[in-house]
Amino acid sequence: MNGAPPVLNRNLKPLPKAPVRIVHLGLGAFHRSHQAWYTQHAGDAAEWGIAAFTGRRPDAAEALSAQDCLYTLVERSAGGDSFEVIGSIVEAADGADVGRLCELLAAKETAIVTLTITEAAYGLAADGTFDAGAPGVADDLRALSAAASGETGAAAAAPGTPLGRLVLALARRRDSGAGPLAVVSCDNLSANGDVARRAILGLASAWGTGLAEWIEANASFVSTSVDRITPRTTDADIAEVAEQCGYRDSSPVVAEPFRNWVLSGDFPAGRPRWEDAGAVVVDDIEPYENRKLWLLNGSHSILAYAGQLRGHGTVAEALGDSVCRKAVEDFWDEAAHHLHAEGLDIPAYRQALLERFGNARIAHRLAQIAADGTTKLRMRAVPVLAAERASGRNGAGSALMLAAWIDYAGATREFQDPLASEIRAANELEGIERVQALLRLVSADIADDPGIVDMVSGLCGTFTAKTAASTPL
Ligand code: CS2
Repeated sequence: MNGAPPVLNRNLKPLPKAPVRIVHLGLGAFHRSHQAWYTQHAGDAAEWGIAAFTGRRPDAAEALSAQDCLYTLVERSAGGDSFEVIGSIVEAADGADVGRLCELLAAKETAIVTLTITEAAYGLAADGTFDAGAPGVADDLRALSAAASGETGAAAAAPGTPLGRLVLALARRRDSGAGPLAVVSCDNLSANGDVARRAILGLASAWGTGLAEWIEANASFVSTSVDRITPRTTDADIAEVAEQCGYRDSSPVVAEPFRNWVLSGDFPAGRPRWEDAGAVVVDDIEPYENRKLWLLNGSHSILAYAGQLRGHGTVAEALGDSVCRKAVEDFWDEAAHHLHAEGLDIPAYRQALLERFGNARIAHRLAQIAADGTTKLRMRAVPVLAAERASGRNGAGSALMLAAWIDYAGATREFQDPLASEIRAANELEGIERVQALLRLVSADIADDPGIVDMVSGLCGTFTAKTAASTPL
């Protein structure tokens, strides 16, 4: 039609359509730049198709389905862009389509469930325990009970959270006799396999249909450390793909060239040969997890809060500000005291991070990273602070991350957080009481330690005093 470029599809790019053997929850840009890329590059890719269910963005399934689930991965290095069409996702569904999820989990061919549902969606309490009263969980439990008793109509509404839906689908798998499978969390949480296990078993036991025992015996919870910086796609990216590739793609994904995937755990029904694509399988994942969560994600959080307070919009801009960079390097020094395992090569990792963060062609928005602070800081600041204190040091580098978040929480009008209303309530307090109330949302242990509360309180204002951003956040 008047020379308009065609829509991307499998006739245009004849990529094989593998059978569904992986079910993914959380169809977002990161899944598409990371696990889908690794699956496409596994030696046995032709045997492993992904059916991906949306999480926060239900329209993503429709957009992707309209182009045969193909999309372009734009690999953006400091020197330029390269383009690759990814075809390992073979089905994209609305996360609310719980019927389809149950059908797929009941199928013997399905061997793996991968998750990128965000840190906050595991819904555990700050101390890591299952919380039947957490928002969403109680509703899920009502929906699960209704499903078990065969109720129909409004009362039988399907579970609304990804894990609630998964628990229902695991019950269908048990009933169908399709056998064991692996659940693989790809969210930035320490011991994410254990966290997934606790959250899923917590729901299943509270439901109380004997499902928890079946899950214990049949599901393997794999822990992973995942890494690939993947900013949100912009209209300019969509236009660039149309121009450079000669087809229309409504859903390209932009990512840095770097990628890393470390996994630990069993796959009772098999898995793709992801190691052909560079994934690493290890017995002890903790050192890799900590290196990534503390050094990369921790410094991301510092940059997100400190950077925005100082008027920056992206990671590269914030890193170029010597005040923010010093905060990052001080925190790295602290974290490095607790990263000793052989082969971690912390100096090289730090150097690589400076280069990755400094890639100004990747416009990684600080506002995107700032979301869900209460959950993220629990993983990124608290363990380093606790380890520093236990070693007799004060942990000021980690405390500064918390102080930056507290100032950001006071300065911004719109923030996304599972505890947003609690943050608002804490913000009504003043002085040290406010600091303590906000810290309590991250960790009770920290809020109960007067020495830490004092130190964090003293660090508040570091990024706002005299150097405040001219525009409100
Ligand atoms: C970021 C991560 O948004 C965030 O919290 O720190 O998404 C980060 O970009 C990825 O973990 C990189 O692998």
